[in-house]
Amino acid sequence: MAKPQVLQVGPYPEWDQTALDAAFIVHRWWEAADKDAFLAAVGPKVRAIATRGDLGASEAMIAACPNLEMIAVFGMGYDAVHLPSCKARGIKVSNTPDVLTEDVADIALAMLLALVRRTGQAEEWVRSGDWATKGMFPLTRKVSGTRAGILGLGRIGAAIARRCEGFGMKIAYSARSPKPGAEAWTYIPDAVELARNCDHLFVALAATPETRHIVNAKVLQALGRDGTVINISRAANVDETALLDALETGAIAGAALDVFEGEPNLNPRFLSAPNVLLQPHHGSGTVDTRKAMGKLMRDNLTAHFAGQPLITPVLP
Ligand code: 8YV
Repeated sequence: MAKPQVLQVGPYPEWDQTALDAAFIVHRWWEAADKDAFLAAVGPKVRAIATRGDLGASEAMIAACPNLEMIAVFGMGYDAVHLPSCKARGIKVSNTPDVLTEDVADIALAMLLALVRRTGQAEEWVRSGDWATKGMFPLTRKVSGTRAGILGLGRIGAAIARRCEGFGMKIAYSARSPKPGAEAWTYIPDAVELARNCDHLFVALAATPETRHIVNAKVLQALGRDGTVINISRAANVDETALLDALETGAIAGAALDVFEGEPNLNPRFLSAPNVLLQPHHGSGTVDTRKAMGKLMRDNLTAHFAGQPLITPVLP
């Protein structure tokens, strides 16, 4: 039986590449000099697309694959996959939830602590000799015992909330409806009201057309001069211009960001904005987790080609 033909959108770690090449006939889209000509040539042969959360699969790419049966995403987020095309053609989609939840929640808390306790600047204070010449590092603000607001109480949002509990923080969250098992935390459906009632706003939503710029000028104003924003979800959930204005005017105290519009080419205003911690979209960036993401992505492909249900379906 010939191996299924798969269109691979972007590179994976070497251990995933070896396994993928062993199991499927892989067509490497990102290496093609003329991507349109490449798609025209291989598109008709392709039964599946293997992609990443940050790359997705566009309407044009999906249209160029008339025999496409499924799209497997290496990642939790599938906002870059053109779902309407998939729904219209009955194309299945899978992602890799759960295996990355703890790492992304860990980085969210690390970013909060680094931002508020200024650990990066403190390290610079030591390395530059300022400690010896200028004395103690300037005092910062407490994190423990403050109020956390979780925008989006999915798996990652809930993992962040559990960690915040460990810091003795008061937890409130927004979601479409109150979440079973979250009774200990305060449910505030409106994002502006959530911001008004927290010190640190964690953005942990799946990005959809409805959540675009949900963190806007009104939310930032409600968060206030002592408030911070921590985004480990998608840049599209935040109005970056409003955020930059708020940082530059001091309307909020700071922001810690792992995701950016147009990343890795982020808005240069972030490079000079005060009180912003910049991270290179590495929330799930540990060897263990990326290996688990790769395996789960391949297992979804294998299940599909074996005529079995997807293991982690977005569109079954
Ligand atoms: C991945 C992510 O790093 O899971 C996601 O949605 O954004 C990250 O875990 C990204 O998908 C790139 O591979």
